[in-house]
Amino acid sequence: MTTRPNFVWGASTSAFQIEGAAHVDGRTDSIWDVYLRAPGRIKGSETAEVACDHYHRYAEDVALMRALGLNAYRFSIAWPRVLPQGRGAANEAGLAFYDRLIDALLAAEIEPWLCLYHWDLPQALEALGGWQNRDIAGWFADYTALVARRYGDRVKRFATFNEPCVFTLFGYGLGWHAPGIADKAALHKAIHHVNLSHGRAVDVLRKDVAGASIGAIHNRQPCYPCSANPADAAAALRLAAYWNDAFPFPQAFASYPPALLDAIAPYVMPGDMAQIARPIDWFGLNHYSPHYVRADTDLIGAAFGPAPDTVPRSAIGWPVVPDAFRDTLLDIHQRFQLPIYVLENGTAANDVLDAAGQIQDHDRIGYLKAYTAAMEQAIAAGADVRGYFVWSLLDNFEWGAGYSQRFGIVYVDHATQRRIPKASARWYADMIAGHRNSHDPAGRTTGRKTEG
Ligand code: IFM
Repeated sequence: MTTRPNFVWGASTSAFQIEGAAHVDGRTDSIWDVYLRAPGRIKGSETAEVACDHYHRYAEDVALMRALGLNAYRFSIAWPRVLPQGRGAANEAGLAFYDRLIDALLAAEIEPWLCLYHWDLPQALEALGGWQNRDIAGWFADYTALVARRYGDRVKRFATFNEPCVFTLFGYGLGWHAPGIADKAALHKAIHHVNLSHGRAVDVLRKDVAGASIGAIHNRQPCYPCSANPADAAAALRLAAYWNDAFPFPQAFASYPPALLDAIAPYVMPGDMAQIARPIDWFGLNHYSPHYVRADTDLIGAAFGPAPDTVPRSAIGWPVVPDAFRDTLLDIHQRFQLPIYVLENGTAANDVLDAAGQIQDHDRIGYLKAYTAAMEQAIAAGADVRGYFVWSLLDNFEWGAGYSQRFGIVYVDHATQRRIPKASARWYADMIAGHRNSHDPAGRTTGRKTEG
């Protein structure tokens, strides 16, 4: 590793996927609780009612992070835990949980990175139209103010949204995720209202948190046509507009990408684009693999197709192409001219306990080595990458796939909640320690500096 001092090494999680305690201490349903209850939505009718029980086991989890030598930890706030109706009266018991978590992280010298929204909209707001209702920009601003004023004395790193392209396209466009809507107008309204909410939240954070360092977390990945057929090439461009550009472009350049302009124009009011494009401090990237795209008759005329047979794949069939990661980092650097933090990268693997009760996840180690090496190449070529967070700390609730896909560097036995660090966790810890020893003799990097 040849990265610079103060590079931030971390791990990411999200509230719905690990907290459990879904109806404890005043938390109400999110759209995902409701979505999963409908028959046939998920194999085995699994729920995230308990998940990793992180709500009760956060202290053990922070101790694990400390043992791994993590500099930082990205988590999200469950909106329905702190504001059970999505707006109005706050829930003190829910707010107090994040006080405990943040204080434990700081005591362990792990910097908290707080994401405001990782897909778990309060159902009470979905009942009012959710992301289709323009009023949500105000509800999100009020929620942000609650979080900023409560935690802004201790938390400086804030992300507004995680992967807005996924929860809008899958949740409102294709109906594959909560709330399960498949409608073109719903998708386009949701995209615009999420962008508006992002801009409103940035203003609130700037006003309410001294020294805030603010970003948004986007997926970006090359969208390659599956074949030489021109229809597939056109489909790849259409998917790229929704997947890669629908959020970073308006947020950075105050305009929608040309391919989406006409569709979204009916929902744009005077002043909206300036409100959306508030300056931020960094670009958060989630990246796993490129997409291979084919033409389809679905809502956006594009579908995820198979990768060519020559492309290596992970245990769950995702293409493994580290060069695409390197190129994506360089592309972001050139287009957006912001410091970059990789806030999700990792892989699911076929993790099984060996005779000694350990997990030798050599596939995952291979993936992480190849992808961190690709990141190094991007840095060497000029990309301003300042941190890397593995997805994920724990085996968690993988949305529609339930508990069947294990992304953690720490194994979770979901029957007993026992945590077992995998071989990849040891590899990651050694890598962080080696980096610290060679580049920061003063010891642990905290990343607590503002950008500069
Ligand atoms: O688990 C998800 C996460 O919630 C968002 N990014 C991709 C991960 C793996 O699918």
